[in-house]
Amino acid sequence: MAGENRSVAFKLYCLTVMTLVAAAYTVALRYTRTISSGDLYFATTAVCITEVIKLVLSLGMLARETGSPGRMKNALVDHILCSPAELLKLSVPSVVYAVQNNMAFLALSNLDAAVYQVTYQLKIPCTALCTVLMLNRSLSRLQWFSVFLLCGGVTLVQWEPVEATKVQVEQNPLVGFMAIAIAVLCSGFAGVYFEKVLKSSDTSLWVRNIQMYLSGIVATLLGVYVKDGEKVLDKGFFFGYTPWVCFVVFLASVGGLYTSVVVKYTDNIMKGFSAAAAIVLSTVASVLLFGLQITLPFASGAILVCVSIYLYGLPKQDTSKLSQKGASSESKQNLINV
Ligand code: NCC
Repeated sequence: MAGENRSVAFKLYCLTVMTLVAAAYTVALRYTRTISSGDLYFATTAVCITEVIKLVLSLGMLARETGSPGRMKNALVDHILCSPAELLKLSVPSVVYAVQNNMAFLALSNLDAAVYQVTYQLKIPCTALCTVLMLNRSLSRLQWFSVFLLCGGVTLVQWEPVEATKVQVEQNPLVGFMAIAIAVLCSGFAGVYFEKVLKSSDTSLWVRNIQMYLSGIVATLLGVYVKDGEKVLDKGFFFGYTPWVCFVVFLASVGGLYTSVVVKYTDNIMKGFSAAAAIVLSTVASVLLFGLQITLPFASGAILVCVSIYLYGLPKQDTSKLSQKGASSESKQNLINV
């Protein structure tokens, strides 16, 4: 019982950190692309260096998990050097994530952060669709309804008045919306693909991450070469890096690792639901602690989020009972596995 409580607490902790980091990341990234003064850095290099940092951190976590240099070496030889097929398998989500992460920079260079956050919530139904198609799970009509309800709820919860600060670069909203559309598709597909690979064997999460980040480095380096190659050669890889840019890279790295832990212990749809709940809870905490005022859109959004979570969790009553049984015992297994 104590173990179960600890595992629930651990999951809540990971979900909360992931959500807070994601919120801070969006705002900080937007700031570095539009408001912050000074020379503009190359977004492609920031995406690339994030992959390198995530690789280093994952190696550190693997060292901790294996407990000895010998065992760590064996794990790396078995799963990296002698497993080209596995590396190839993980190169699929890494390329898709490379595209997605670059699209986030493009979108936030052309759209207000609040508009971005709200539109990006379309990834919730997109992820649900990928889960059904790729993991052969079924969702009842009520669960589909709750997915869209959640999407609307998070949109309202995050609703903010249009940015008051003047941006210093020219923006093209059409480019921004197209970048979001691509990012939504990439997020749904890559997230569910990674989950499928991770849960189809007992290979460690950190090994899977290392496999993915290795090809991620190659893919994002290619991005640097194609998009900014000449300018990077001329001005340098770290041109325009301010402490704020380093902070963005730090948040992207930590956020990515927490995302992987969250997907391991829950699933991608749960990630969407829990992130929404964490946004609501963190705002309620701000009200209690700092006297923040609740707005009408927030209050109605919070109610929608709570109702959608309740509806999603209701037992299914249709013919898909059997597959649901499989899915719910799988979720239970995820809960126990922490
Ligand atoms: O869009 P989203 O996630 O699905 O993107 C997943 C991010 O996690 C990284 N990742 C994923 C799996 C894995 N094993 N390792 C990883 O490093 C991917 O590279 C990708 O960056 C969300 O659900 O809203 C979330 O949003 C992102 C981010 O806010 C958006 O993509 C906006 O650009 C969050 N990432 C960060 O905060 C850095 C993520 O935590 C949650």
